[in-house]
Amino acid sequence: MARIVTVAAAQLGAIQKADSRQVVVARMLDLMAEAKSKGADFIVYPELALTTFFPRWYAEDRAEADHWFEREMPSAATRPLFERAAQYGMAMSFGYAELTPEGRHFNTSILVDRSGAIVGKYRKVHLPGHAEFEAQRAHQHLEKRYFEPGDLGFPVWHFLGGIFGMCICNDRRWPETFRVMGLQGVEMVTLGFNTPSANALVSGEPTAKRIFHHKLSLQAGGYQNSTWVVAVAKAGVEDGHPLFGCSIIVDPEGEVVAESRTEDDELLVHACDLDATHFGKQEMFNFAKHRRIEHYGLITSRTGVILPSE
Ligand code: ING
Repeated sequence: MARIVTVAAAQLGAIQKADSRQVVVARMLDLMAEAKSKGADFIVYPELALTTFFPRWYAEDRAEADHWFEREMPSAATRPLFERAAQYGMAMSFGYAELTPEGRHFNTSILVDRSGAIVGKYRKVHLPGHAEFEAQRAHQHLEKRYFEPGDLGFPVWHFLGGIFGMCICNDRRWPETFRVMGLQGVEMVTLGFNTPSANALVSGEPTAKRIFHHKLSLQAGGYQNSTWVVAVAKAGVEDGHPLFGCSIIVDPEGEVVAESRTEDDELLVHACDLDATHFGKQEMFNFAKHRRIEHYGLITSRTGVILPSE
């Protein structure tokens, strides 16, 4: 019997520095109502869904950026999301900046079940960009300044009758992300992203090339681990800085089955059959049958490149 999960990818358009969390949550609730009307079981929002993509702004004192972070979850501003989702019986996932009671800063996403309980947390492992102001860049990308690398690894959870995992934005560019979840049997990976339309170091790089790399990473991750992938953008022009859209849903054979058309608030809805992951896991990507881990040692023993001796 098919295990159908109807997923709503809830892309958000631009969030300006001046926009309050309350204004953003109202937009998220509108998308949730649309998802409900279209029969969705699960709604997925972007990375850092509650605020503008603040890592583009340099602050000499890191504590000046703490107002972008949530000290508790649900927070007062997000509680309406949890209450409405539970009222709808809809599961949800969204990303936010997490400031822990111990004072640690993470780029985090959560998995919330149909009752409104947080059942999973992921903290972004692969932080792109840099920690200090770099004048040569057309725009800053200071995730290494404001966040620590995630300390939870790449967990998966029994969720909605299947095996679900999360990652965030730049994680999609590192195949280890998908493979570690694949080795745990993942059937659906969700990720939010905020990806600048322009390359800060290579002026003139076409946005189309950046979107190609974005889709290439997601389609490869889905295909090579026989899993669904739901990728949801924060898009649009934020205080003059463009982020591309291209929210997509990828099936376990790597095909794009749904794609956003705008850079605004936009909902993609697709009925995902988790049983569609079985054939790939049993045949082409039957890891137990085909992988040869005795040859893979460098992947975890070596961080950077060491060239062979001449
Ligand atoms: N954003 C970008 C991403 O990986 C980036 C950063 C863009 C890195 C392009 C390298 C090239 O999609 C986030 N938030 O990770």
